[in-house]
Amino acid sequence: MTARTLREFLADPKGDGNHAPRELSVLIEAISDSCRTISFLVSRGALAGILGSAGTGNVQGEEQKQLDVLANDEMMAMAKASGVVAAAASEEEDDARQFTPGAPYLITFDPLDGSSNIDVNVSIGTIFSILPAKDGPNGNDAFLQPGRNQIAAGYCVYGPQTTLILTLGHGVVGFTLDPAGGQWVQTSLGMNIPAKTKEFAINMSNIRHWADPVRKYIDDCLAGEHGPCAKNYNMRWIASMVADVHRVLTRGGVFMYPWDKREPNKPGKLRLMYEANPMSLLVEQAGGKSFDGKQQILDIQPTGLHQRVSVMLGSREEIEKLEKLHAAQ
Ligand code: P6P
Repeated sequence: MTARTLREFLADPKGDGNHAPRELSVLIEAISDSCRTISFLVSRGALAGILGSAGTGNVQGEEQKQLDVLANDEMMAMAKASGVVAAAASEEEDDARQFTPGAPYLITFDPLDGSSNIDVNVSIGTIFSILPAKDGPNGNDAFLQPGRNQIAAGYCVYGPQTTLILTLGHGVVGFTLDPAGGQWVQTSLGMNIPAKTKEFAINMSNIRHWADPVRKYIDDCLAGEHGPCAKNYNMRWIASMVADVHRVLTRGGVFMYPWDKREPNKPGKLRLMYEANPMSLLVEQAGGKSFDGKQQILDIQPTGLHQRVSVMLGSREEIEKLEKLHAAQ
């Protein structure tokens, strides 16, 4: 059987002969077009003189890279032109932008996640989340829906291959961009995270700042085959959430960016609406779990467009260990 293209997948996403909702297909195809464009921009990098700082800052107070700005401009232009997006919110902008009144969807995105890796040629990516729009105006507050409301979510990794990972709520599928013809070819039929793992991803330089349950979990992993876990673990940290989560979705593992004492009033570093929620939907759809130390991330009732959250996600058995450690504290 020849592999399906993204377009052919959208014609029968559940395998029941029914087409995905027309407006959703329009939006997913538009997002895939933008990811193809961003992939091309990223791959040109220094050749196009678009590496380095844009000389501006974003709502997070972070320095923007030129490619951050270019990717954001591309995603916003796509959302507007699609005709099916009522409003779009980005990591790079304070407020949501209003587009097509009465359109069915809201979209949030991190247009280029992993910016610190752009200039050193390490995998980066685009993360997106699709929510139902409200009747009437869709200001910032319209986006404040729990992650379980997401209609679809996904990311694109700009790495050795350009891969688009997507869920419409019926499992997780993957597509690889064929540079020859520009097609998105389905290369993963149904991604499934192994319940067990021997791999964790966390920034170990923060070890002295972690809460006790996180420290205990990592100490137990580091104790290896003679410790409480009775197995030796490996560690990875790419510092691009998209690349680290892609590895977890592909071969299992745990990805953690938990709360720490450096800025105790901040729940965590990562953002709920356009990083943690889309990734948590993908992880749950692939049989994994995702929690913030207190609750499943998809159950969080958002209070702000750019709110941050503690994130621990991945292989079910490992997250359940972390849940027990947090409950016992
Ligand atoms: P640190 C990238 O800037 C990002 O938001 C995530 O993609 C990544 O997981 C994390 O920050 C890396 O943070 O503190 O290790 O540089």
